[in-house]
Amino acid sequence: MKRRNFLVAGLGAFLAGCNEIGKSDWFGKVVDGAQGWHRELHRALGGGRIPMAPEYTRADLSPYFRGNGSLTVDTDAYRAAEAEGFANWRLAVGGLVDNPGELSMDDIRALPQRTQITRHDCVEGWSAIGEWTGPQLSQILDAAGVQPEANFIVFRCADNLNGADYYESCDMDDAFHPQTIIAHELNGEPLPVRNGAPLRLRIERQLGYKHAKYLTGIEAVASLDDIGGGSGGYWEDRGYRWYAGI
Ligand SMILES: Nc1nc2c(c(=O)[nH]1)N[C@H]1C(S)=C(S)[C@@H](COP(=O)(O)O)O[C@H]1N2
Ligand SMILES: [Mo]
Repeated sequence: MKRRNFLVAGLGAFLAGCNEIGKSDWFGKVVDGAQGWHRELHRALGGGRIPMAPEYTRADLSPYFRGNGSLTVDTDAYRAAEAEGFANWRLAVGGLVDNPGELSMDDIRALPQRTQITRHDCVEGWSAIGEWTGPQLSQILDAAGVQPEANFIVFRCADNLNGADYYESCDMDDAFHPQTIIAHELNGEPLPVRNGAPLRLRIERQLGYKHAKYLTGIEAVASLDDIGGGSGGYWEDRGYRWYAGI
């Protein structure tokens, strides 16, 4: 409880700051007045344009966004969470951060939201277009205060696939990218179970397997060597490339 309040207090202060500058142009202002990781990222990009994944219109939406990989989480805890509409789901934020803690679904929904219509490309040879809504990961990381030693963000998932916990990771460039969001809605509705309810990553410049579903936690780490099989993700540990940029 104490840990949780520490991060949430940080988010509160952060949001108060956002209100002062106005939420509409929040991202640009944060980048311009950037601190820490944001500033480093901006500098690395030479202050230039951030490459964005294409965004689409509602007319382009796939009529049905199929599920792939795990279609639910086969645990009593998940079934109980589903039965109560995921009201008590928590996202843990930890690792190399100044303010570790956990966020409730209300905390996630209270942050400024980004909605984006993007195309999901799975290596198995199918694509789908969906509208995703949620806070930018960068806001959560800024509130948590990512330490300079951190090089990667690890995403922990509730599901176990053939004996191993699903997980994923990305570099700071993708973690702070404006289109990297913690989505809780698909097409204006709470996420369906097959698509990762109640929280899943959208990391739009990357292939499908990077978009971790059933998120339980995010962790800032210096190295991926000691996590899972050491290759940075469930599928990466089975031979897929870690950098799945499209
Ligand atoms: N936790 C978890 N995340 C996951 C998977 C999974 O099995 N478990 N499958 C991945 C793969 S290969 C794809 S293509 C997408 C599928 O997302 P969808 O079920 O919303 O279509 O989720 C990715 N994220
Ligand atoms: Mo996939």
